[in-house]
Amino acid sequence: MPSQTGANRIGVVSKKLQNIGMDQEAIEADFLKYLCHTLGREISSEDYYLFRALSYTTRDRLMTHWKRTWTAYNQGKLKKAYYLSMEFLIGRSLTNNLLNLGIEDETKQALYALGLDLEQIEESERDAGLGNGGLGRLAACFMDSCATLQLPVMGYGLRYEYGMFRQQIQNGYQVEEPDHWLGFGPYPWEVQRGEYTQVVKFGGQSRQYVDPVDGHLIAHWEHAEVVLAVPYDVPIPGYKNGTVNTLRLWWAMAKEGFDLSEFNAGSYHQAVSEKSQAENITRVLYPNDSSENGKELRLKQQYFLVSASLQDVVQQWSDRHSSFDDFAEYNAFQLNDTHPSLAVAELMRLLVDKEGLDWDKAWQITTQTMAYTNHTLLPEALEKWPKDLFLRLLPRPLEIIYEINRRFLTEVAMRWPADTERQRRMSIVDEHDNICMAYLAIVGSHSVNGVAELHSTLLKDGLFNDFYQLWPEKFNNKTNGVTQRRWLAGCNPELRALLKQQIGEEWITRLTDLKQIEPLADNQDFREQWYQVKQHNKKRLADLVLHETGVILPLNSMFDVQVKRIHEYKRQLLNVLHVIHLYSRIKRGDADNWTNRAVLFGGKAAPGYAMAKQIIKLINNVAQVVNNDPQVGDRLKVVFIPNYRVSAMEVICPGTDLSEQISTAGKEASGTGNMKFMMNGALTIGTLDGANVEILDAVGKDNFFLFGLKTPEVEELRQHYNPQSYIDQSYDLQAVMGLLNSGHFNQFEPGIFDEIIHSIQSPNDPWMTLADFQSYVEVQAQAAQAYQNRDDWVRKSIINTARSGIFSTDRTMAQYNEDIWKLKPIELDGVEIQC
Ligand code: B1N
Repeated sequence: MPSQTGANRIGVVSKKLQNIGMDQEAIEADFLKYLCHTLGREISSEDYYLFRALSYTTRDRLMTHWKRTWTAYNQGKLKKAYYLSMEFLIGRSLTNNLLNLGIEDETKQALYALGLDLEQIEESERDAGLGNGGLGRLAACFMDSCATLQLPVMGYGLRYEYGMFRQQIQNGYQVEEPDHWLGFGPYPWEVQRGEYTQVVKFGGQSRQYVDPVDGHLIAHWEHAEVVLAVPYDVPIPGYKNGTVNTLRLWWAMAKEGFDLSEFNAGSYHQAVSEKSQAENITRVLYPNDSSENGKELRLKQQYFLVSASLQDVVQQWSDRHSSFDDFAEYNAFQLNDTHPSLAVAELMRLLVDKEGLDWDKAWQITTQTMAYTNHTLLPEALEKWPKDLFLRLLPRPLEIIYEINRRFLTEVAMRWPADTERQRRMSIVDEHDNICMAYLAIVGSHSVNGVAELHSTLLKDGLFNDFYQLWPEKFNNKTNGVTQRRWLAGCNPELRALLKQQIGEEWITRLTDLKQIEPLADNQDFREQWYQVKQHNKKRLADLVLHETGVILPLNSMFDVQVKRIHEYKRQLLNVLHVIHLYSRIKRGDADNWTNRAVLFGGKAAPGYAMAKQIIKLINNVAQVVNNDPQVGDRLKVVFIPNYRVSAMEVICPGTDLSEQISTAGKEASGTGNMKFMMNGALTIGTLDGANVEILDAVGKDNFFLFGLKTPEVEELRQHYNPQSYIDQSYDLQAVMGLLNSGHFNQFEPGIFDEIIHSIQSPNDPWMTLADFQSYVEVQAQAAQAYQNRDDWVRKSIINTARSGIFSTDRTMAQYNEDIWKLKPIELDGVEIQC
């Protein structure tokens, strides 16, 4: 048989591959092929099958780009970064992939020719809800931006079988339903890559042996239970640039057969149960946002992610290189909060135990490759794991952590001799024998960043001050962002069209271009068009609300929106107090010159967070009373949108007039919803917290409704906080508390809000809700007034969008790259692929 040379074969194959058409006809043909031949369905089948056929059609068009990108990464020497995260909150992918491939119009037309509607089909995609909130969605936005900037960045995460729970509201209460997102047919965007399976160890013991050859001590991690980590890759296309990066999600699988063969027939059940235990590791996402519940399984998840990912990277390195000397020059790891901070210990383990490097060399490599991002100052979110749990699950990593700590404390002692109090404060292992993961991350990294200017400053001055004194050069800020591909171009097609008419579409990859629309704020015609777009989007949002809650929102009312996780520090309660205040004004006839308002809430409470669940119930009860009072009518509507998620936000943020960002100053690390709203032309009412500070800087005081105490004032007030004094001074607040106390919103459910009422009146209320009530109410009144002047409001709305350019994750990623990773964009020209 004459055989072609490798090179020839590649040439022939790539020529054939290039025939995958991006035109309407080819898309239509492939769509029909998948629908009829692969899925065995027809045009009249349920939307779900149409979605699947279309997603396969789209995925095909990503494949050669994906291969080429992957090949480019593995050719030659190229520095790569790895984003390690327990959460990637992807949401839907079809719209985004079509957008980034640049085939939306062709696809729309192909479907249209078949009598089908793309928008309707897109609605059939389930959200991939592999995250809790801001932190997870940020990771997904980062992936999109890295691909668009052509940065060689790979995401590593977990493929949870159950994502974020689905929230139902029953009798006003949150009820959680499992989100078995993989249980309804395959996830069309993933490709299993069994050939990259890794083995992860748990339990057993660590033993030290003397090497008979050179007398060195060698550690063995023995008698461990092993779990397989099987990777599933998700393509991450850049915007029209031929780059498709990879998000690799690990799935836990029991090592088939290993115990079945050892056990006799009588232990069959035990064997199967052990298998299912191993597979529990990636069963479910922990639904806690900004707090840690310290469960054993969570620690297992963290180590599973870290160990599988680092072995993957280290193995790929050692397959191609004979030494680790320049490993740090070609690899960077970014830790998304402390959740993957075990990476510090695991990389040491792999380098020392497996690759045989000496400690100092391994430590140098580790600290040069690791970088840590902190996302919260809340003490309850700072991870600490009991030593005993560590010893049982991860004996060898624990030894390594102790050695890291021993050496580190020596360094502290050299710098501050005799300051034992400082050594105690800074120790990775605290006085109760807990491992402090944040300290491990700081000690093991060359970069530590916060996620907004204020937050990064507070890290240096407060939480991590001891470490800042030791290593000021490690600390830096990287203000968060959001990707405008999803959060403007994708979710707001009407605004996109209007922008295109005026300034083209360069902003899709250079968001600061939006400033070109600012002069148009003075153009009456443009303002009218802007207003029409907003009204259109409000209609879309009102339809969603009607569908989900049965409440009709008048389109002439100001859409006032607070959607985010339910947490006391985010102060949904302050918003509710304001709603009750408005209701009370209407009831007492103080409603002259009124601005109609629809107040929308949405967000999930952690299942174990009783107070957050009470807050949801209160919102729903207040809504019930307000919406059914004929005296209130259109002047005030209140709704709680159930099951807030990425795809809901894609409808909510374009239809919002007023964005509520009202956390207690100093508590919200950044916020990213605030940026999505601003980009889509909402005005913000907010405190000086997180990235609100930078939003205010960008838009100026005239285009932002600022209220409330500042961080130092909050801290000062804490010493002598007296909530009763605010009630005594404010008639408005007395009226609100009067309604609450009288049981007006819980007439047939006596006492259910006692805890809430008590918490905001307590001198120990950490969130100091009542302290900000009066200034909030005043600024809300200004917002209502401003809304009545349509010209003025629309002008401010345009300015908000125009100045949102810096809040693109393209900017954020460019800064991570510039300051921390130092990667070169990849070069795809001339990269040949094999098939
Ligand atoms: O991370 C976001 C920020 O914009 C938010 O301000 C911040 O609250 C959020 C434990 C967290 N911080 N910490 C978490 C999530 C899950 C978990 O198990 C903590 N999430 C944030 C992006 O920077």
